[in-house]
Amino acid sequence: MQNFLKYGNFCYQLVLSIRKFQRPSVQPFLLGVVIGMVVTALITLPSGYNLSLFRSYASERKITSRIGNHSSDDHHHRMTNISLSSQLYNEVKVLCWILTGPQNHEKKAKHVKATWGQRCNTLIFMSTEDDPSLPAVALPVIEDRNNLWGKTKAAFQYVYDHHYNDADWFFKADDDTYAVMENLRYLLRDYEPTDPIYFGFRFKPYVKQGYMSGGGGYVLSKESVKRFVTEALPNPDKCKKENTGAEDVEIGKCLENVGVAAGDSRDADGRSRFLPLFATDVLIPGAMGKEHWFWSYHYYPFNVGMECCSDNIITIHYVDPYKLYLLEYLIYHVQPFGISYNPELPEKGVKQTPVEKEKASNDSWDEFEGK
Ligand SMILES: *[C@@H]1O[C@H](CO)[C@@H](O)[C@H](O)[C@H]1NC(C)=O
Ligand SMILES: *[C@@H]1O[C@H](CO)[C@@H](O)[C@H](O)[C@H]1NC(C)=O
Ligand SMILES: CC(=O)N[C@H]1CO[C@H](CO)[C@@H](O)[C@@H]1O
Repeated sequence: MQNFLKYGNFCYQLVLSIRKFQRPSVQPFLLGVVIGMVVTALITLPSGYNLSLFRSYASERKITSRIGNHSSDDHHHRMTNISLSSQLYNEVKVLCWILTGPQNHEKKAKHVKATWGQRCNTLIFMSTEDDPSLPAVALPVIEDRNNLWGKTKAAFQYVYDHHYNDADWFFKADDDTYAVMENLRYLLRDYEPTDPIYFGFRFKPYVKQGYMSGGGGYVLSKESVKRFVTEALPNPDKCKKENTGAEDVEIGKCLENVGVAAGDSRDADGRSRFLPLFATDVLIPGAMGKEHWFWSYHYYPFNVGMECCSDNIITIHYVDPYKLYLLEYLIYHVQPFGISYNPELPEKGVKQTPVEKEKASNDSWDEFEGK
């Protein structure tokens, strides 16, 4: 890949220099040489490369037309029973707030709204410019990648001031996170909004009890939001006053300092329900090298391959707008005909965390981690 990029860049530079030639007779000749080189490069590369290269270019293109929607009265959707998800929609109210910025309102935020965002009980985009169409809030913070912590503090303050009574749970996600709200409600249903607890993909460094990945999304109970805003934020001993720093680490420290527990969101089989990565990074063994930061960050034992991820997955990170629509289509529309699923709600409060059975581990990185 590296070589190919270098090669591509070389060809590009060559084209630029050709364009500087004024003598028209030389241009076609040199152009022919360049085209020949590009074609050779494409032919000699393994076929997978070309595809992934084109895909990533495509994903950067802006989506301008509406994608549309199927109706619940369509032939297929009439066969779908949504009664339990409707019940949980009303029983477990979740406010979603999406961390974004003015440069991403059109490019990313509106596609979150058009896909999974529609399943939040309340959806708000936190930005530094307002935009009633999303809606996006202009937080009183200077727009800067280094100020994400400042934005996060201001966002929870805003939510506490204006929407505290609209929900029981407050879910933060990025504009490149995909979330399956039904599965979030299914997890949260076993806890009380008055519990001082929060959930997400749990990382182990920096904070004693660990902290939750920002890009994987995290969810605070009503009580946790209250403690964060009224006890932690005003106290510089409990919560970093400056706006800089890693948003997820800083809120992790504040929450620990006001007695909010880092919850275990793994499913009954010990698989992750929140993912700070794109699914294929952990589904495909070896997709991420041993040196990847993830292997020194995960809090619980983590298996690659199909064991990585729960069938009740809640979040996936690094989802560009193209993939938002792909996931939306695969999760909410595609059905292998004849396979039906009959979910049953377990008795409320019986938490679906793993029963600590020792699983045969096929985790190829155990050795690396010294476990
Ligand atoms: C898509 O359809 C669902 C179910 O019919 C509906 O709840 C939702 O509002 C629609 N979304 C959009 C963006 O039209
Ligand atoms: C839909 O699911 C609910 C809950 O599982 C069940 O009680 C109901 O009978 C189902 N409805 C139909 C039409 O199958
Ligand atoms: C290499 C290794 O540990 N393989 C194991 C993977 O998991 C299966 C099923 O649990 C075991 O049978 C293998 O021995």
